[in-house]
Amino acid sequence: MQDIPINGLSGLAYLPGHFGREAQEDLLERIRAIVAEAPLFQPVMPKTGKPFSVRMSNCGPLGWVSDINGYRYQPTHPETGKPWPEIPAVLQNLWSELASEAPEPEACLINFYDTGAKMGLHQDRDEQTFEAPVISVSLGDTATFRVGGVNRKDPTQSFRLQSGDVVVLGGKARLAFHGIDRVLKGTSTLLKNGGRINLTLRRVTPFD
Ligand code: MD6
Ligand code: FE
Repeated sequence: MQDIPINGLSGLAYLPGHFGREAQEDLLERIRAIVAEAPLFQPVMPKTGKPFSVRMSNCGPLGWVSDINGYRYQPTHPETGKPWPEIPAVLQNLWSELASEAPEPEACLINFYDTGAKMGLHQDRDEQTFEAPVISVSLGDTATFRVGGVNRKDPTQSFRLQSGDVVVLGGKARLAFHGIDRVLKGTSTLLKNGGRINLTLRRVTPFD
């Protein structure tokens, strides 16, 4: 595992090509089944109501949502009212390998990027605990990922995330600012109509 210290923060790991093509195809099939059950929704920014360019869904006991009232985790889909589908075993296993000190993940956010979608610089801090890392898996088109320090103004570094790559934000990098500048069209054949999926596994509630 490559630990990449950024701004002197340890705990950012980058595992290029962690999932090979066949594993990516299997995972994609699971995600399709989840999205058939829990359709992608378009979140909006709290207060302004401005829509995100990314569409989202979740699996796990809790899902991350954003609407006019704020960001939060909730056990049900905001439109169907149904519980989120289960986190696939392959992702549970990834979590046990890379976050062995933490109990099982409680949420897996599914982000879908169509052409032109991006994600502004942010911290993942809606969880009640920052003890566990956040683990991400990328599928489909390559994206430019930017990551900095714990202050928004800290210098950033960017690198490309390809289909099958895994990123871990743990330790001192758990609260590092990060975002997606752009998705590079036509860089993967995994998704028939192009685009990118990013999965982030999280622990939401405290543990000891
Ligand atoms: C993305 N990723 O790759 C957005 N968060 O589309 C994230 O926001 C992220 O990659 C926490 C940990 C790893 C990540
Ligand atoms: Fe994030």
